[in-house]
Amino acid sequence: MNLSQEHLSVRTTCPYCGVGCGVRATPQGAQQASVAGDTAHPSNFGRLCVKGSALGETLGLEGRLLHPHVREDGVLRQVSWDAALDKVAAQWRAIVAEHGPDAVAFYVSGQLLTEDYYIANKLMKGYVGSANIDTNSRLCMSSAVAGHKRAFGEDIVPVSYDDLELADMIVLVGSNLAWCHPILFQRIAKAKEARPDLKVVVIDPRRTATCELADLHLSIKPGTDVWLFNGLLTYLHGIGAVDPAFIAAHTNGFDAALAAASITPEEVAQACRLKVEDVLAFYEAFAANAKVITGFSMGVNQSSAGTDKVNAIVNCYLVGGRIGKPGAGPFSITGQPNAMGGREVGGLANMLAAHLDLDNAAHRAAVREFWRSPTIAEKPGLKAVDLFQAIEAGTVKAVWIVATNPAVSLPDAEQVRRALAQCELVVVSDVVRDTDTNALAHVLLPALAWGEKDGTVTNSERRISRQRAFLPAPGEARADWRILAQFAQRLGYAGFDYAAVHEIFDEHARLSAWRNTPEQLPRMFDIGTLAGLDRAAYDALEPVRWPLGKTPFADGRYSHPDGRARFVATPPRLPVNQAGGEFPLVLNTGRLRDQWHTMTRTGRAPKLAEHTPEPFVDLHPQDALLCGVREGELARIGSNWGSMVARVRHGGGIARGSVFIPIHWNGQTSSDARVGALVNPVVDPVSGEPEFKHTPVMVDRFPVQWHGFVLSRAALGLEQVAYWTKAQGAGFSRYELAGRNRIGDFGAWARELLEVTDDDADWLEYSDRSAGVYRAVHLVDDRIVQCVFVSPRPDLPERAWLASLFASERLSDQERAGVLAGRPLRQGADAGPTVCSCFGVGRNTICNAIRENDLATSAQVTACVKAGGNCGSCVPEIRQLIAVVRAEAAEAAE
Ligand SMILES: Nc1nc2c(c(=O)[nH]1)N[C@H]1C(S)=C(S)[C@@H](COP(=O)(O)OP(=O)(O)OC[C@H]3O[C@@H](n4cnc5c(=O)[nH]c(N)nc54)[C@H](O)[C@@H]3O)O[C@H]1N2
Ligand SMILES: Nc1nc2c(c(=O)[nH]1)N[C@H]1C(S)=C(S)[C@@H](COP(=O)(O)OP(=O)(O)OC[C@H]3O[C@@H](n4cnc5c(=O)[nH]c(N)nc54)[C@H](O)[C@@H]3O)O[C@H]1N2
Ligand code: SF4
Ligand SMILES: [Mo]
Repeated sequence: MNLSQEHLSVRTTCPYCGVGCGVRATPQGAQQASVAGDTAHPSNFGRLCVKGSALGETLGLEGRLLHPHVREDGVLRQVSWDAALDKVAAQWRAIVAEHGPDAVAFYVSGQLLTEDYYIANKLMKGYVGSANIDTNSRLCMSSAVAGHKRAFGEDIVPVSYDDLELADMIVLVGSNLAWCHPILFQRIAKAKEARPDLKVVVIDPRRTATCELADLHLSIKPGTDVWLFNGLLTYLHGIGAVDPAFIAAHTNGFDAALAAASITPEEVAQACRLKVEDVLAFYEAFAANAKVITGFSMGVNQSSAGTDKVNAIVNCYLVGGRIGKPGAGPFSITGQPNAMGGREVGGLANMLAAHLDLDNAAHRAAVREFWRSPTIAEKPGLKAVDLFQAIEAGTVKAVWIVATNPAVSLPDAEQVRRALAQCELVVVSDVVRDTDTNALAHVLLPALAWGEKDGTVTNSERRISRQRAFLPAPGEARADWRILAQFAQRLGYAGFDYAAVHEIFDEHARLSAWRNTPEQLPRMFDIGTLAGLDRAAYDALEPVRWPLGKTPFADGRYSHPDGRARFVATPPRLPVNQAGGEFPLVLNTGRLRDQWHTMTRTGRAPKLAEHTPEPFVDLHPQDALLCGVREGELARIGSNWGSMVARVRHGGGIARGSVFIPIHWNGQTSSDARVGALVNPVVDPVSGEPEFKHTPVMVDRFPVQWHGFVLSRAALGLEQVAYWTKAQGAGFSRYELAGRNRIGDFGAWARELLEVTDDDADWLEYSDRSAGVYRAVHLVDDRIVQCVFVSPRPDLPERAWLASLFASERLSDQERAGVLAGRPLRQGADAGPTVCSCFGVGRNTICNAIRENDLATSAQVTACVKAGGNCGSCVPEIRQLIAVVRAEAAEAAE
């Protein structure tokens, strides 16, 4: 970046994960910008992971929702803002008048900015008078919230990022940090490089990329974490690694918790399907190191015992008084960019605002007085899963969904579709036009996207950072808070006439300080010193961590009325649904390195699509054998709730008895790969968080007659094809296909599929009817516009080389011949599937470099072929390739 660009660049925050990295964005023409890490931001000090680095590729207006729409007779029509909001207000008012305030609901998101979230919550709880506002954080952080509230009396994360560098041991439980919080992972990797003694333990049923850094990997039996941590508590007590003075002065409930936890290491090993040596190694290290951080994420929270898992972990800290000290503590790692901000404003259906409680009359009165609102919700609202059941049952008649895609991301996603299909009024505010949820909306409202909107987010370490606009508002899109405030005004509510977003932040900051004294309503969340910022001061706000100038719990005071923390008794219990019978395998679902949730934004970046262009089911080779499926072929995966189709894969470190499927694919990107349709809707009894990691399933062959793929500059209509998935390439779309009907006339079939109507089109083809192999290329002025490949088996040519041809203005004769031969005729032209997304370096290139230059470290690979030199997200994968290639070489040498 040169000086003049630096001058134009805007400092903002990444819109993806809870690490909350600082980004410098430099606008480049209309709706484009280049991005780089913000060296001054204390979360990332200038680094960005692969998703953050690719933000520039996600900004264009293609596919954006730019105008309000209303569905009439099944057809979406563009309307004015007034018409859209009048319609929503009229129907909303009528439903509330007839059925009461609990007949309407909001379903919002940890991807909203704090100010948007604040307004939605205030509108619903203080004005409509119902707490029927829940958020996708229910699916994500609610077990951690509930665990914190039980233990500490307040939802406080007692660890900061700096603690990671101070720790002597880091335990990661149910967290694939390498892929899901890459910059935190890199901070740990760097710390371990400097101090190889820093011990890393990973507790995950899968051998994930995160295990690359692990000294010890406990491949735990899914759902059994409570046994493991109960065993740790028992062990610590048994060897006297306890702090009796701390327990006596600052806690309650120790004896009951200890009694409920009682278990020997041998019993733990059996319950968790681990080696007793490994269990003991973990326990001994935990006892021996004072400074231990236990980072946990969805493998803990998303469980029917999620809240107990959290408390079982916290118990092990309370027993040694190891909270509020540098380099130690239980560390709930947040998923979404503003999961924390949502908790500050009380966005969950059982919370109020500013860490005040809905079930406390004094708290309700205080908030109502502060808001000067006509009413205040008296009882908790419906939690996400219950909310959609109430919609299907017809008790909730209107729902407004903001910044989340529940038709994909909720468990039993078919139920969500059914519910929305029969709901009287479904309003969706989103930034893109086509999503599975939008398809069921009556009213679609265009929201401003990242780069266009202004506000704040709070990251995993409670650090508030500004998201700043650096692009103009496109079309008629409006900020989420403004849409909601304008709606509130239409309903006749005072208290929503904000001129600008800093006024909302000011109100939020003041509410956090409202009656926040030891005598009145004390809570640790207090950002009162940030109240009163005018627009300029708000715009200049530097990242700031609360509680300001304090370390949570350093003084041994907790937020329960008696100032003490609570041990919580956590008798272990198995997941509600066990594998067996018709459904012998356990479905585990989670994330991939280069995609974000339902792909509405990351799916647009060619750079991000290459790493994993197709949905897959990963299972152990022996389970595959038992199910009769083979690697590379298609399988149908079914549960009691639904089914889907995906490509069979091995190599994801899956233990026997489990399968893993990524969460990202949906109706926009695949014919049938929405894993939410399979997931059981069982929830944790305390938090209401669904059991996303544990659904009994069966896996079976998905028989097809042919496999194929298409690369095409124009989009295809694929109604006739049994299996398809779509990924964005650079200048083309990539479709993987498979069909159940035998193809008669390949040429006619291909022309119809690719919509080639011109008889004189430059159309080259190769056909081997008896082998069932067909290849065709469509050129215009020597430039490739489409190609299609078909084979009876999934043994199709590598896509990477063909994809590279779309960048050239004309194909050479050698390339034309190569396309029809199904392989490059020039040696070394096929780079293989992408490993390093930042520099577009393929697997073949990396493996050749390792082989030819005898490379032994990822740094050497970077020096040689650049891979891994930018964001570092692919370094774990490069290390794996080094191991594989070197093992092959050693074998060959023998
Ligand atoms: N690339 C990428 N990064 C993301 C996101 C994304 O979509 N893409 N989303 C963000 C969001 S919102 C979130 S919530 C986070 C999630 O971040 P993570 O929680 O790290 O990610 P997941 O892949 O959902 O699951 C974590 C791990 O839990 C393991 N697990 C499953 N069952 C059990 C169990 O019973 N016990 C234990 N100990 N482990 C188990 C899984 O095998 C998996 O490896 O990621 C954030 N970051
Ligand atoms: N099977 C399974 N399911 C899961 C999980 C799992 O591990 N397994 N994890 C769960 C978890 S932890 C999470 S967090 C959820 C995530 O699930 P979702 O929240 O449903 O996923 P996203 O794709 O992030 O949806 C965000 C939507 O908001 C839109 N959007 C983006 N920015 C804005 C904005 O500024 N304003 C508005 N109005 N809209 C915007 C996007 O286009 C997109 O449609 O998935 C949950 N579902
Ligand atoms: S780690 Fe990556 S996705 Fe997360 S905030 Fe940083 S750049 Fe964004
Ligand atoms: Mo999440």
